[in-house]
Amino acid sequence: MTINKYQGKTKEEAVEKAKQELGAGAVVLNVKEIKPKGMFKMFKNTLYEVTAAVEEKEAFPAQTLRSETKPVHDTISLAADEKITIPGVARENTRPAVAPAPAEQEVVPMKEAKRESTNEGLEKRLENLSNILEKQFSVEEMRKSHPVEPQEKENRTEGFQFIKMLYRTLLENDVNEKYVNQIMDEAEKVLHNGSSVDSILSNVYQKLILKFDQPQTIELTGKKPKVIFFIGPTGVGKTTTLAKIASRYKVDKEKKVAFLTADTYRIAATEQLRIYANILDAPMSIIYTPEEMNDAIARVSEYDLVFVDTAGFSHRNEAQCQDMKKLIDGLDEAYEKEVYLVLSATTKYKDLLEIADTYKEIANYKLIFTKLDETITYGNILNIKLYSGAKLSYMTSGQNVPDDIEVFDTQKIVKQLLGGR
Ligand SMILES: Nc1nc2c(ncn2[C@@H]2O[C@H](COP(=O)(O)OP(=O)(O)OP(=O)(O)O)[C@@H](O)[C@H]2O)c(=O)[nH]1
Ligand SMILES: [Mg+2]
Repeated sequence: MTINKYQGKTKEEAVEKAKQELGAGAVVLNVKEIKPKGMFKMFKNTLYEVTAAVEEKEAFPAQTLRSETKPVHDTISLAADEKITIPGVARENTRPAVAPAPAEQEVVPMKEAKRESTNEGLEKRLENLSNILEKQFSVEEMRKSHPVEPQEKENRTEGFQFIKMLYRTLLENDVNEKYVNQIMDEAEKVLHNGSSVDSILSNVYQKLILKFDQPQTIELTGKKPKVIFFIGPTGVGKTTTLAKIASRYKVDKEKKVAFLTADTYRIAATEQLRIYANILDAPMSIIYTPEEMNDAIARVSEYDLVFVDTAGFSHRNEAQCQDMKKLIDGLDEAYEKEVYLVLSATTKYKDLLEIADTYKEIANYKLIFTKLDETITYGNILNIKLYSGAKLSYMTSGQNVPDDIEVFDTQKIVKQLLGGR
């Protein structure tokens, strides 16, 4: 992993510099606002400092989770000569720990572990993560020029307990066990016997941020109009999310937006979209076929964005899947398109896997997760991101249009997965 810092007048400028140097795969670990200091501070601008990282190699190839048959292992070794036992976790798909724990490493039973995972210390550390990352960064720099000093035994035991706690916290937040093992395995490679709790936390945090990857939202290339499809199961929030995003582009970015709806299954569906179209003073057309879609887009060819709302349907309904594919494939090649698969964070893991697979047959999509306000565990977001290999884009946490939406906030979600609030 390569980690560097970049400064800019805006966050975007700093991120851009990071991408130029580290490549498009660079992800932001932390953003810090640097307020001007000293006598002439009123004449200086606030700067943004972005800590960005890039992973040297892809750790999880897409679409491997369900085909994987290898059992997950029960132990995590922190160093080649020392193993720690991961305690059994009361989950259906989790095997209990089998390896006997060395005397000094007490195995914590599940009930106790739960209490420990809401540990105030961890929450405080997560709140303080920026400082920890700062510290780690300077330690990293120091290590480059200095050999690692042997650390104390006490420190090591604390590190073992802490890594176990992080492991359990990720499982409790519904991160799939296979991924938890991979993340911990990767983290352990760079940790050593005396690794401090802070360095373990920042390492696992960084690994998770890299797994989530940089979110990718609508890209305006200048070619007009860009056509944006919203697809997904019934009732996940496609229409509401479309309205939220369209509103941002129309009101905040002053772009010309138009609406199409291919949702002709429900009588109320067109009315729902029409209300948003009226509020935003955007033209709206109802379309039944790909030809009608292309004609309707031709009528708004000077617009920046055309948002296409589609009918929700069960991914198990073959005929509706085929219709959707025909519609998206039927878009005139002259137009650029982006497809967003809208998924609810409340949907069950196994269903999400099937949905991700079925919609892959329909189009190459980016992911939007909705209803984050209706669940307390976000592990499925990471599971599906890694399983599908698709980019994350937006997340929504409420019914209010246009407020309850934001660009996927990786740092916030990772902190929650690690036990933060
Ligand atoms: N709590 C919560 N509710 C949401 C969120 N996004 C959408 N909803 C609600 O979910 C319900 C369904 O939203 P729609 O936008 O109609 O969903 P849809 O996917 O277009 O539904 P169909 O077109 O019927 O498939 C509405 O009551 C929305 O207000 C969210 O982030 N959080
Ligand atoms: Mg809808």
